[in-house]
Amino acid sequence: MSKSELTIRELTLNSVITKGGMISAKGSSAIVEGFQSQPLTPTISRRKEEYVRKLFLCGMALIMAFALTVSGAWALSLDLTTVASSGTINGAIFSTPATIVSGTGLIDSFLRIQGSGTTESGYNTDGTREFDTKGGPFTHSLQLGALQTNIVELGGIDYYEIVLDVNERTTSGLITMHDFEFYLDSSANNTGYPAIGTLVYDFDVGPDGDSSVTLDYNNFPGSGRLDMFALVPTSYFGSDLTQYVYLYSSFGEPDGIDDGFEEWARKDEGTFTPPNTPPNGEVPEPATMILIGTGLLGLVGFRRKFRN
Ligand SMILES: [Ca+2]
Ligand SMILES: [Ca+2]
Ligand SMILES: [Ca+2]
Ligand SMILES: [Ca+2]
Repeated sequence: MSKSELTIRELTLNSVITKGGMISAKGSSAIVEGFQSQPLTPTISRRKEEYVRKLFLCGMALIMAFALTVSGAWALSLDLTTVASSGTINGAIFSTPATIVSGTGLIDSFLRIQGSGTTESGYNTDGTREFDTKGGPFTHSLQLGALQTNIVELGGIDYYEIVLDVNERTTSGLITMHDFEFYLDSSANNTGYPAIGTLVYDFDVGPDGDSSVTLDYNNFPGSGRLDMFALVPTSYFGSDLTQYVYLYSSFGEPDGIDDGFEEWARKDEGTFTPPNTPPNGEVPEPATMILIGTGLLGLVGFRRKFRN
């Protein structure tokens, strides 16, 4: 390769985050772009050529790491089997209560799911129910306007709070949720998943990839006790409050389902999570922002050295 071919016109990476001390490139938002090296000339010094070569190799390594991560299976299995635990998956925050929280008399239940095998799935609609969605008054359409009192602000971000009550046998209390998706549509009667509206949030899509949450029914056994709070950024849902919100979720892989129904609800009025108080004291880690800063500083340092 001749010297003039070594020029790097642009280095573009998509969402680089840190995890367990390792650096991985994944996701889809650009964080480093428009960086240009100095044009090479036939009279470039040997030292400068070496820096350019290192910069080129560094960039190629990052791009390859990114490509490998994107093409490989990435999954986040969130373990919420202890009380007062929490975690973030693709922008949504999931947490378990610190003490018993009763939903009875306080919540609007809008989706009950109860399967007969080891897995179950369903979504709320006023139309024909599919899969393991239970009939009755506790499964119904949900208009975005109804969620407006259920907003929690954490770290400057607004989230809709919904709650989950699971019912399992005490001998097999673990239960895993492996799908959690929201759709929006102007009609309340849609059926024929997944053609039930516009998909606006899917916790299997984003930097954390295919994800799941595992809970333990035995932390709060008994009827009507809430097992999990889910906070989903309001920004995914737009501002048309007449839209109907469809929640599709499924349970059972790898920890199977049994016994009674799983129930999604919202608080009649207000939220269980106090505003401006991160669930169980845990602040979502701004890992992406930290790495953007670190990466840019590194590139700036490289460029400065190159110029010397
Ligand atoms: Ca429960
Ligand atoms: Ca179970
Ligand atoms: Ca999943
Ligand atoms: Ca169950």
